[in-house]
Amino acid sequence: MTTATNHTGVRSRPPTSDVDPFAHDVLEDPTPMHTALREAGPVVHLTRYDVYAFARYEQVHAALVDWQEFQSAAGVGLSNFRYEKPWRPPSLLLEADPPLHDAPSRVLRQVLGPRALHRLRERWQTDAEELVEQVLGGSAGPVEFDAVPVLAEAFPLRVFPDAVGLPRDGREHLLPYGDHAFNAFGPANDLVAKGAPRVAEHSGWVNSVCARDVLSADGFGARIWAAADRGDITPEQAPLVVRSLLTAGVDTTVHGLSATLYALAGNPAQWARLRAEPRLARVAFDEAIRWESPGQTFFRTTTTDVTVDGVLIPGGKKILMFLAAANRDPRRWADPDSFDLGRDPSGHVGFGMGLHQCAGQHVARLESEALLTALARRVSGIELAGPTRRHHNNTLRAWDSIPLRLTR
Ligand code: 4IA
Repeated sequence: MTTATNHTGVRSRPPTSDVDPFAHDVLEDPTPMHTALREAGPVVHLTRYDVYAFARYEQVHAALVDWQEFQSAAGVGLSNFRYEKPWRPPSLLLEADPPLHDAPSRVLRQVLGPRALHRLRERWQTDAEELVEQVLGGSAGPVEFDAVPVLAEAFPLRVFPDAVGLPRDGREHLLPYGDHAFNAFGPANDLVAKGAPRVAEHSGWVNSVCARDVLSADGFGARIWAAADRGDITPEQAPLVVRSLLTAGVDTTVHGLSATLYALAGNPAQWARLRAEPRLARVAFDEAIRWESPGQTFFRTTTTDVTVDGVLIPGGKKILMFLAAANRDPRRWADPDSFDLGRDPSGHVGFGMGLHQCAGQHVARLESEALLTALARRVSGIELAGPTRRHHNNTLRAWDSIPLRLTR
């Protein structure tokens, strides 16, 4: 890493903290902890879990692009796959490194790339317009509703499972499956226990729809299987690549859209800007991803002793990377806490960075662009209509409820 030694070149002990990043009070409002960890130093030892925390942009970015020293194959959650059996067979994308990661990654990036998405754009635009019309209803007056189920969940669930080619029956498993998967990256706390009784049921359905004969002929799923026919991946790998779509592609976009709507409702000047220039929909979404970081944290595991800013981290240790803290690091971003369509949010680490950077980001952007454009064309005012409620998850910055008032 570029930050291997401090200015003296002397190895020092890192500051320590006994904070629990997965405690409910922190999940409710993680920002004070992010600030404290970022200011404590470039590396902080979290004594409760014996892991090392990076909360500054420079160190998070450097670790994300250095897959040789900061591996994913030992799991990107707290649990180390060398010592603990994972709750499901590891992902070929998320929980693998080169060379095993290469072929599945190439296939998925092709299936979800900008060229493959071209044919979906018009359909998704129409779907978004229909949904927004339905929500606004016939009357000219303002409408009040909960934006989490009615927009942020409804839109991805309307377009994404069809695009994958999933059967209609059982789609209600998608959100709870994802919620559990993202909890499972954290410690075995009450959030994991709460999901545990139904994991087998959700997993059973998810695994069953990764099979070729269940998927429609023209979706992302079928394209992954076609890659297996060409020999780009093996037939054993295909269902696991499909599973990655279903794990990573639903809750993330739901909470990304929620974050965007919440940000716009709370910043009327930015909403006015988006209305005046609907092309800003893409910037609005990426800025919301930077500002909120729906994927808050991921772990890496050191493959060898590494020295980061003068701190020796032994091999085999878990590193907790605070993407959300990096995305608001004042060392990298001017006025980091403001949601501002005038800034260039590119370079944020909300989609990760490097080899593992989100393969579905173009899909997420297309979904958000369709929905935000449909809203910007029809809605003059968007405001909060009541108290919001967070949904606690060990990895996701999530929402249960965002009451909105929209004026046509
Ligand atoms: C997978 C990082 C997050 C969005 C993610 C979760 C699961 C998987 C990939 C990415 O199962 O491959």
